[in-house]
Amino acid sequence: MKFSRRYLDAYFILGSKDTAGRDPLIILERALQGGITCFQFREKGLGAKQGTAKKELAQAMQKRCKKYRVPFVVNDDVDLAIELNADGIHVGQEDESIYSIRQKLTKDTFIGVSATSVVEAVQALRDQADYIGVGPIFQTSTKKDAKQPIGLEGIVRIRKAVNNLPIVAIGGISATNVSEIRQAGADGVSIISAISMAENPFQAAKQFRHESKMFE
Ligand code: TZP
Ligand code: MG
Repeated sequence: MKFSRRYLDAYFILGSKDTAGRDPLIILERALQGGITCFQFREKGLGAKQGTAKKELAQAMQKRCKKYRVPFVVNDDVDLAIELNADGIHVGQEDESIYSIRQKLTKDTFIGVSATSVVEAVQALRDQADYIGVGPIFQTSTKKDAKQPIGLEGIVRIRKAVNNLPIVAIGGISATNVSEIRQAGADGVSIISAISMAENPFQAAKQFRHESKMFE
C-alpha cells in the first residue's frame, strides 16, 4: 500500500500484552469500527507471543484491518512483515537499517522509524523513511524503556528540522491532547493504552478520529 500522510490521523498500536487480559482481536475490531486510520501490530513485553502463535495473531489482525481497508503495519519483525506482505513496517533505532529493509520489501511497503531527538529525526529523513514516530511526548507506562518525554516543544523542534516529513506523535497521548499535538506540527497521533485500556475502545477510537477531523 502506498503511504499516505492521512494514515497517521488516528494510528492505533496493539499487542496481546496491552489489553489487561481482554481479547486483542475484539479490541482491534472495536477500534476499527471507531475509525482508526492505521494499525500497528507490536507484540512486546513479558509473555509476548512468539513463533507460530505470534504469526497467527498477526494474520488474524491483518484480516480484520483488510476488512476495514486500514493499513496493517508490523513492528520490528521484518521477516514477519515480508511473510504477511504487510502494508508497512515500523522500526526503532536499534533495529535493522532502512536501507537494508528497503532491499527486502516490495516498493509500496512503507517504512516508519522511531525518533526521540532532532538528530535521529534528521537521520531518518536522510534515510528516506516514509514517516517518523516521535516521542515519547508525555509520560507513559506502556513502554518500560521509554526515554524522557520531549513534550510539545520536542515536536516543534523536530518539525523545524525535517521540513515536510510525515510525523506521528507517540507516548501518553489521550484524545484531549490531539489538538495541541497537531498544532505543534505532528500529522497525527499514535496511541496504545488510551484505546487498548479504555472501558469502551470503540468510543475511544471514535474520539481520536473525531479530534483529527478538525485538521483535515
Ligand atoms: N514508543 C514511545 S512511547 C510508546 C512507544 C511504543 C508507548 C505508547 O503507549 P501509550 O499507552 O499510548 O502511552
Ligand atoms: Mg524496535
